[in-house]
Amino acid sequence: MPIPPTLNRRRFVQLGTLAAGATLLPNPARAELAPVPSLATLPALPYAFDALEPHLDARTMEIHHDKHHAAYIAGLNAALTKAPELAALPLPQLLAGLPGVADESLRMPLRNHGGGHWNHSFFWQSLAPAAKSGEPSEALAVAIQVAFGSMDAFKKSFGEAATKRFGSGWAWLVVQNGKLKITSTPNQDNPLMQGIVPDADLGTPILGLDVWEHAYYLHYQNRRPDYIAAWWNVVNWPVASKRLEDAPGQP
Ligand code: MN3
Repeated sequence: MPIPPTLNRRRFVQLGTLAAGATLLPNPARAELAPVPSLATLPALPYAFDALEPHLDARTMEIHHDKHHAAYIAGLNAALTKAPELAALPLPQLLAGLPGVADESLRMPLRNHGGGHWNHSFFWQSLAPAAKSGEPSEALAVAIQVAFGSMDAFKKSFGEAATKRFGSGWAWLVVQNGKLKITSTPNQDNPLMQGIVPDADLGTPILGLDVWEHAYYLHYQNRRPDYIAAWWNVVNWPVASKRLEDAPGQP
């Protein structure tokens, strides 16, 4: 697996001692005293809201993180509260096991909000202030050369995938069977979702670009290609390189 987003799970424990309280309460209330599952919390950004200026503006970063990402976490936690047995799973494992969730009224929020939480956690870690964005490792540079011919050709193909994603979704660089590949998913789907996204789009994510309008509209309005071009300035290449290094099947 790549570096998993920090889940920052926290176990909520009811106040007071369960045994003492339970004896005083009728059955339904006693059931509510059972510990509820570990829930996800919003990971802090690893830089200030304005650290990615002028490429990604502070207001967009603040709303994107504090409102949009927070809403995915709220939605995920609402679903996990109904399925405590799933809350024990690491999020990537939960996402990879979605087809096994028979109840669609549970599967859909886990897919949309669990995907949203994972994707955004991954996205924040994929970024760095332009002055600190670094360079791809030699292994990543060679893998890009092998797969796409050159860094410029890679950026062009990735940009096309991000531009052509109709409506909301993500463009991804993944490693699949030891080879780099560009894919794209709708909504909050991602390349971890076996049995949900086509096999061709699965893999270990190395980079992901959010092309929902909420990621760029305040600053770039309808100019998604300008947002994509600017995004390259704040890609955290050391993080991307480490993900490749840690991916299954890498030498
Ligand atoms: Mn987003």
